[in-house]
Amino acid sequence: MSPFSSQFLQLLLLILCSLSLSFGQPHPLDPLTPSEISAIRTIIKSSSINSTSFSFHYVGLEEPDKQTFLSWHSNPTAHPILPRQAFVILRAGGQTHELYVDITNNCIASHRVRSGNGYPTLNMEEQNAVTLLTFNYTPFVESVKKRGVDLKDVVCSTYTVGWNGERDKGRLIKLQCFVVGETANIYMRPLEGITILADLEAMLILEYLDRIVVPVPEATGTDYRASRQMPPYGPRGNRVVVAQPEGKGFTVSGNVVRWANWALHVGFDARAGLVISHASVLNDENNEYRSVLYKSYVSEICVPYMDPSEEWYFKAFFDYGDYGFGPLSSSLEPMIDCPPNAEYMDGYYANGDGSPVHIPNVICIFERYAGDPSWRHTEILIPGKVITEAREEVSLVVRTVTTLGNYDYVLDWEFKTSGSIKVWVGLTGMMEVRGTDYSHAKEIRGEQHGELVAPNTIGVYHDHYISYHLDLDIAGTTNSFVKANIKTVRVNDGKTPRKSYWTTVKETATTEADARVDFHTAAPAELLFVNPGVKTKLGNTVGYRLISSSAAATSLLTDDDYPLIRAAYTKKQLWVTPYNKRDKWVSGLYADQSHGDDNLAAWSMRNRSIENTDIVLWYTMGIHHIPSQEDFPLMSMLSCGFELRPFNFFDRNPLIKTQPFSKGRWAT
Ligand SMILES: *[C@@H]1O[C@H](CO)[C@@H](O)[C@H](O)[C@H]1NC(C)=O
Ligand SMILES: *[C@@H]1O[C@H](CO)[C@@H](O)[C@H](O)[C@H]1NC(C)=O
Ligand SMILES: [Cu+2]
Repeated sequence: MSPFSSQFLQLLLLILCSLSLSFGQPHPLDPLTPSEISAIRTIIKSSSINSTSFSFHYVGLEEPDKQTFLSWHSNPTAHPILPRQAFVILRAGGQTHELYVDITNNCIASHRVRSGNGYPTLNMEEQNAVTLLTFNYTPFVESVKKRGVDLKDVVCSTYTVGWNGERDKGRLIKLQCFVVGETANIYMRPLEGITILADLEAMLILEYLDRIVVPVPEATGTDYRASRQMPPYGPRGNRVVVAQPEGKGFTVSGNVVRWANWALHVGFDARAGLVISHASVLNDENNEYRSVLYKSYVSEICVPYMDPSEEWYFKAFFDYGDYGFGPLSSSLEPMIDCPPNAEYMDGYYANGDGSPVHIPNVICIFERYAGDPSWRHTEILIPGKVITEAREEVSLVVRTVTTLGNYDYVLDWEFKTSGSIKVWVGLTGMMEVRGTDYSHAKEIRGEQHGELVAPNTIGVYHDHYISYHLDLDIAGTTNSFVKANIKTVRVNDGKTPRKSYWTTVKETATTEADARVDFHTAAPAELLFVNPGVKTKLGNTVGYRLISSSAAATSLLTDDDYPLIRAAYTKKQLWVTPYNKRDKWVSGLYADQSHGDDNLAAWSMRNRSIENTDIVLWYTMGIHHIPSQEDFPLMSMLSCGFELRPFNFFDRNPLIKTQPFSKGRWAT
């Protein structure tokens, strides 16, 4: 038993916490600042937990309880100062430690050693250290030589091992390698057949496999850098200029962004990346902001591969849970990742040593205008005139980009004056390919786990599941999920020549079991999130509807297959759970080597009541990726998205009062 978990210590720490001194109050949802991250490190290092084998795996803001926040928000100046708290996950002494650190009062508020399946998010330092082991490992050096490859052209990457029914042997990691040579596109040049299993904490290679020798695919034609391209060149469009001569139409004050009829808080988390909180929209009837979202973020990106062979069977990644957004985020490049009118926000996360790491420009915010109308009409029936009226579609986009190894994801939240929120993902980057003997499609024999995309290169079949945590608070926290089922009605009363029509039959979900939806098997329905206690003037219940994505793949794996057990939530696109501050990660808090006992599907099996209470929508977009030659040597953006659209939230369409910028501002 760990000396740190003693009841006595716990008590002592709590007593120390009450000796409080407090300083100025930032917005309670603001992410941890670099000085707060440093303070957390100091508090922990000077506590009895400090030990030689000691690493940080998560440091994030522990938000105040929702009701506390809402009461602060209703009158910030009159409210007592809310202590700033952090949730921290450490590995020390071969154990996982969970701590709540009270930064305001400079102490550890609680500390426990966790038991249970799964391990915390890897940190960058241990991943770098473990990949370096290979270069002094004689069998590996021999394997590289055997393939005629220069060791200094080799780079290795870490692959989480997942869980495939084996008993727990500690925090393990697999390594596989690539050849750089004449190209920067390492992912198109796998050193296929070599798999190294290592212990992440002992920093030891445990198993070494060199099973197959196939040619390393050629570098020619794979380098994506513009400077490396040779004539004949491809097409180039003419320059398009984005300009806002009157300046930006939004304001950023701290992390609060105000634009048009929207107000929202933009934050950053080491695991989730971009976090949108407390998004509300102005109700033009009474000039009051009405809440739509309490909190939303990408909870997980899960990518299982479909090749059961020794080198590939374990590949079923939980990108956010295994690796985390922080270390894999990209600084956005002005003019490339975001338009010239964008404003940027930085992010911070704690590295393995607990020190703050600065990611400049991790989020960009900009107004988008692409020459599209948000609404238009031409009227020709009124004698003597033709009326054409339209409003430009201008929206506010909040964007971040993550590079999860080979894949890059562009993640957008787009807010519209109509009240809609469009959520968009672009998948790009490089595929993960398998080296093969085949150099022509006609040679392919036997089972197929991918498509030949270049000589000696197979793009392996896989899925992408992007899961969103959407804590909708429609006009308050008390919400219900309503399916407006669309049903055919047969007519045979002789009063109309029609034989049928459709109508809606509304069904309020009472428990979690009613709110697991697979769009492939569900009857057509409008999916509504309503506040039963708030009505429009007309008497309709205010709500938002979910317009589902065309990227609606669900897992085709069998229920007893390990990647499916671990990501059972990928069997449905939609789940609704009662709000629980602790339930943040669809793949579980400890996703690495998880057994599926703490994921969204497991929570939902409790079948709790979800009617007329605070509820959370979990929505997963899915793509089955069957590679083609156009995915080689790079992938053009594949996009998908969904929309949250007001449904009786406004008394009438708010676009009617939107001021067209082409006609100048209206008189006030
Ligand atoms: C924490 O432990 C390390 C290694 O044992 C030691 O060097 C360091 O001084 C300790 N830090 C504090 C604040 O006690
Ligand atoms: C969930 O709970 C409801 C209400 O208690 C019950 O009718 C239903 O059968 C339960 N469903 C499952 C799958 O347990
Ligand atoms: Cu893909």
